[in-house]
Amino acid sequence: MTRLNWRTAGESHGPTLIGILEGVPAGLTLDLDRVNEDLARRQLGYGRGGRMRIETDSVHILSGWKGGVTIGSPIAFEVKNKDSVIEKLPTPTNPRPGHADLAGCQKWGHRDPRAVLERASARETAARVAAAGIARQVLEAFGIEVFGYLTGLGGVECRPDAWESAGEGRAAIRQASDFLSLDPEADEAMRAAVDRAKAAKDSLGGTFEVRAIGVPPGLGSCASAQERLTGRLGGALFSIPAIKGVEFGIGFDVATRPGSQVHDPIVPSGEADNAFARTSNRAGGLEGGMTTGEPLVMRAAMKPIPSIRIGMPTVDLHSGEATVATYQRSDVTSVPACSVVGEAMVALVLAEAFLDKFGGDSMAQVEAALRHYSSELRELGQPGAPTES
Ligand code: EPS
Repeated sequence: MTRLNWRTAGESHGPTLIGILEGVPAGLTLDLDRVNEDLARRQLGYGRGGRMRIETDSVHILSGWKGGVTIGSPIAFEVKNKDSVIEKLPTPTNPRPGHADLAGCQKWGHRDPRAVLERASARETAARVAAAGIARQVLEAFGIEVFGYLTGLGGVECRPDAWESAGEGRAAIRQASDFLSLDPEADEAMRAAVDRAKAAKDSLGGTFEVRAIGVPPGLGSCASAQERLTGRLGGALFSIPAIKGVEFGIGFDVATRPGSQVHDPIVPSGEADNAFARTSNRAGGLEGGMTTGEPLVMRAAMKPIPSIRIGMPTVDLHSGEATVATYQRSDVTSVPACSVVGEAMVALVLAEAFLDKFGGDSMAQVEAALRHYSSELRELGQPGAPTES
C-alpha cells in the first residue's frame, strides 16, 4: 500500500471510463486543461484507426475537490466514451492471436471474446492518463518533469541524441510531430513505414523513452523488494497493454560491458546544495532501487497491435475448426499514444514514491518535508557537518 492509490474501471465501448485516485494532498489547485492536453495527446499519432476520430477525451471530476482545489479525499473522475455501443456490437467467433481474447475466454469461461476484449482494449489507458494528469501536478509543483517521446517505429530508429538536440524545445518539437518523436527526419521514414504496413494489411510496433528530471535522490528503497523503484517503474511500464520490453539507462548493454564501463563515477560537485556529482548516467537514475538525483531514463518496446487485416490463423471457439481471425477496426500502430501512456505510468509511480517519502496530508506539509530533506542533503559531504543524523 502506497500513499497514492488508483484504480480504473470501464469497458472500451461502455458508457464511460472511471477512475479513483486516493492520496493526493489537500491544497493542490487542479488544472484540468493540463489533464485534457495529456488526454488529447494520447489520441494523436499517424496510423491511428477510426475510433480516435469519434472520441474527444476529456476528464470530469466527480469528487475530492472544492473550488478547483483538492481537499484530501478520494478524487473520482470519468472520461466518457462517445462510442458507447457495447450492446450493439457483434460477437466475434474467434480469438485474435496476440490479444487477450483466448486466454481471457479460458480464464473466465466466456464463449464471447468481446467479454474479454472490452476491458483488455488499450482504451482503458485513457483513464490512466487522466489519473496521471492529476497526480503529476503534485510532482510539477515541486519541479519534477516527466516526459515521454517515441524513439522508433516499425524498424525506423530516431537519432540516438534526439533528446539532447531537442533541449528545452522538446515539448514543442514533440507536439509538432505526427509520431510524438523528437526527430522530424525519422518521422518521414516512419510515415512511409506505416503506409507500407497499411497497404500490406499489417501493423507495427516500436519503442519510446520516458525521462524524468528534477527528481530528488532517495525515492524508492533498497530496504524491501516491494519498495525498489526499479521494479515498481518496470512493473508499471509492463502493465501497459502490448509492452514486451523495458530498459533503464544503458539497458541490456550492462550485460556485455565490464563494470568500469557500466557504473557512474561519483565526483565532488563543488556545489553548495549537493556535494556529489556523476560524470555519466548509465544507470538511468536508479541505484539500489532508489533514485540517484540524476534524470530517470527508461525505454519500452511495444509489440504490433494484434487486430490485423491480413488475418492470423486461429480456431473457432464453437466448432474447434481452423479459421482466420476476423478483423475488427484497429490502428495500424499506436506507439505514439503508448509513449503518452508510458509517461503517465512513470508519473503515477513517481508521485507514489514522492508522497511515500515526503508524506503529508497537505501540499504545505509535503513542501516542509522536502525542504527539511534538502537541508539534510546539503550537509552530507560538507566539511564540519555532523557525521550521523
Ligand atoms: C483505443 C480504442 C480502441 C482501439 C485501440 C485503442 O477503439 P476501437 O476498438 O473502438 O477501435 O482503437 O485498441 C486496441 C489497440 C486494441 O487492441 O484493443 C484507445 O482509446 O486507445
